[in-house]
Amino acid sequence: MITILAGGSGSVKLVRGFASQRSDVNVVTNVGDNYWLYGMYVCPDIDTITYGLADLLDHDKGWGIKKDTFGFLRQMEIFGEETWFRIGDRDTATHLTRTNMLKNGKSLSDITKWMAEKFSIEIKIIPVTDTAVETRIITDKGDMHLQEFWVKHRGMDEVKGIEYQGVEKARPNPDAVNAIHDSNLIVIAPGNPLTSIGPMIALKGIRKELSKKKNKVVAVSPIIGNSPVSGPTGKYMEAAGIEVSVLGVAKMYADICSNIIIDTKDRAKAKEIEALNINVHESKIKMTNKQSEDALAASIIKQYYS
Ligand code: FO1
Repeated sequence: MITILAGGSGSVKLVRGFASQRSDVNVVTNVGDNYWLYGMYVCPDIDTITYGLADLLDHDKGWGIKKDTFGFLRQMEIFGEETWFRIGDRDTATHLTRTNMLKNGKSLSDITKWMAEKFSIEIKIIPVTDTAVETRIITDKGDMHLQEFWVKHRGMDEVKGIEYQGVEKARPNPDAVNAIHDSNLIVIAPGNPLTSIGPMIALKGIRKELSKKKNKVVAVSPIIGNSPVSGPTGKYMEAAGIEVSVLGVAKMYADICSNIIIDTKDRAKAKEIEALNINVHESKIKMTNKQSEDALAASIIKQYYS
């Protein structure tokens, strides 16, 4: 069995690569960027993985459903609501259904499982916790939700720090802990290490299980050179005082992983990473099409799955 820790649009490509080759894959997803909007619970990372696996994802944007329409949002604008968070009409059906099910007492895990079945997805999608954990960005303008920082304010404010509100008391999802425990390969997808992977590994139970399985954990770098493959990774890492490079990422994961896949362009960093007791494997990590998604996943399986 293989378990992938995933969050955000960087991760979904690798998840698809694994899914096209095997069905014994679990995807543990981040919940830190979940956001309440118009009374609906939006779970971007769960939905990105779900839509990605259902071949519904809008790949140009990296989120939402392809060819979705925005009539609902236009109407909300007429009603005087803020519409900076662009949820499409079909996407809204997901959030509305999820919220109703939550109100009827279902857990986020059960709802995610039910939705995956509706989309005919075989792979297990497991929210890392059913307890609310919220990623807050501390900026020069104050403390705000990740979506407000990144989407509403377009990531323009100066970042002073990042907090995972609620993480201390949150209980990891037992299915996520068991998936890590039972897997022969655990992959940390190339997601933002602070806002996509960070909230998951900040959960004590998850961190503990990963460190127990450290020899089986392989991280894929989300950075090539000094440039994150996508999104605001660099900005968050700088604010946290972490070097924006694969070495900075390796240091963040040093106590939970013993293998990292770096881009061939980062060969010069290999020695410093190996000094952290992490084995380095070089590959072309930028996934630009289905072929490169499959190729990277296949090479990870070949190299590390036993
Ligand atoms: N990202 C944007 O940059 N702008 C949006 O309007 C936006 C809407 C949106 C709606 C649903 C959803 O699931 C994701 C959405 N995202 C949007 C992506 C999201 O902000 C982040 O990329 C993730 O939270 C990071 O993983």
